[in-house]
Amino acid sequence: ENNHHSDARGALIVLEGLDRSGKTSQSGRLVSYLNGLGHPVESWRFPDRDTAVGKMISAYLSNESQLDDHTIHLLFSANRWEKRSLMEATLKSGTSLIVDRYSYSGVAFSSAKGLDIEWCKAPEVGLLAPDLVVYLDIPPEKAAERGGYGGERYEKLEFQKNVAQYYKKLSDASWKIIDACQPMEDVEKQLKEIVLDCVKSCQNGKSVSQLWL
Ligand code: DGP
Ligand code: NA
Ligand code: NA
Repeated sequence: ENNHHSDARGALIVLEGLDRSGKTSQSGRLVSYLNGLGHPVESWRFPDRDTAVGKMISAYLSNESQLDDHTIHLLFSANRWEKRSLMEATLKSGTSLIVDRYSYSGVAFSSAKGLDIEWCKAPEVGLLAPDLVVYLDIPPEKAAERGGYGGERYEKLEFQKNVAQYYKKLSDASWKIIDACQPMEDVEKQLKEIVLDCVKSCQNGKSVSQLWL
């Protein structure tokens, strides 16, 4: 049932949503679920704070450094570019990726500061396009109530409201939207179904496409 034939490739699945929407815990659960079914899968996240660029991003987010809005935007994008070839090789080897945030965060967060949305999209062009984007939808007020924010730069209600507006502009028919106010188990159940369908549909070896060309 889940045997791969020779040209099977992994699925690129992205979880998006406001801070505290539950992406990180759901991605852990998805990985265990898919592994349990015998589907090779890895959990990734952006920003990847372990690289040299990622350390600059991390310092910015924790307010240890100040950077021009355009500069930090390009660093977030560079952080995705530096993982692109490994991402492609991993998918081609048949391993699926559950990715916590991607280019949509890049555009939504920077546009929310007032940068031009097309300017924000430009450096993302040519990155691998996800097979599936799942948006965990939660009103900013509800997210803010969830055990409080951690105190990083963007974790403020007024700013998250702006981010939510830009996510809405970016969403298209290919996005699956899950109501993240439901009990965690219900969110998990819906996610598992959508994600498993996607993993199976990528096993026919259809090629990976690119973002926003
Ligand atoms: P996280 O590690 O998922 O909590 O993300 C850290 C914060 O950075 C979070 O508030 C979302 C924001 N963020 C993630 N990706 C990007 C991006 O590409 N550009 C900008 N400006 N912000 C981002
Ligand atoms: Na965060
Ligand atoms: Na997160």
